Amino acid sequence: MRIDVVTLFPDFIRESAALGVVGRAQERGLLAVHGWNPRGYATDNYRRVDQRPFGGGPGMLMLAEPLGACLAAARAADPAPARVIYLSPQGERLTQAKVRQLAAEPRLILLCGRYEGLDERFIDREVDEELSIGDYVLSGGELAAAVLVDAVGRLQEGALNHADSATQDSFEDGLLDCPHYTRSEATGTEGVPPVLLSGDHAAIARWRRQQSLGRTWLRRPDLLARARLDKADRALLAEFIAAWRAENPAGA
Ligand code: 4FV
Repeated sequence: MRIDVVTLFPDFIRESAALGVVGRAQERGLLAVHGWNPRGYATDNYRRVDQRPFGGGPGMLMLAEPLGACLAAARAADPAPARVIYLSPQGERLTQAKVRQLAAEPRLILLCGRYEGLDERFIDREVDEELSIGDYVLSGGELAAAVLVDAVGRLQEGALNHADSATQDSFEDGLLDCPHYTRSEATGTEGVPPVLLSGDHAAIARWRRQQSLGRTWLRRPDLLARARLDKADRALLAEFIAAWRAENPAGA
């Protein structure tokens, strides 16, 4: 997969994508991340990349010309067609399901806004999809682009070693992850649910599924409403809720 990122801060994107699993995916040739700086395509003496908005008001917008020339160069850098994504608070909320969908694309071009963002006409003309990483305002789209590069990069086939397989991921099946415990000198096995020390893998899988269901019921009922639960899941969840209510009569 190839990801080109149009940003006034290409070093940030390059460095963040060189770390950990995503960095390893690049080393393994599973992913290539390239940064493109619109300032390199500014034509005036001051190499301006921003302009005041029509209608006045605070803030500036990114200038369409250098941005357009930069995007055209990024598009032309590889024959494969690219899906152009603009990261902005006005976009559809990014989810693991969307990440999985984008991870199957051959190429993405990510546009990082700065200032108040981009000219709407540029978005209409050039952008295939607008995505938001959350309902808050960043000073630039770079952090959002880095989030997307990481989330998509780690799903490239061969990026994750078995140990950290994506199948166990939160949201993999629309549920929150179960709690995890590991041996530490300090705590040993104190407070570790006994089933995890039992070696009974069927019981451990059952417990983990029940914890995922229960946590999602407690913390993200919105996700549970969208999750596909089978008969066994519903029985596990009912058992969890009954136990929780017995332990938390006040909260019941
Ligand atoms: C953002 C978000 C975000 C808005 C103005 C960049 C900033 C500035 N991007 N999810 N939330 N972008 O806050 O994606 O141009």
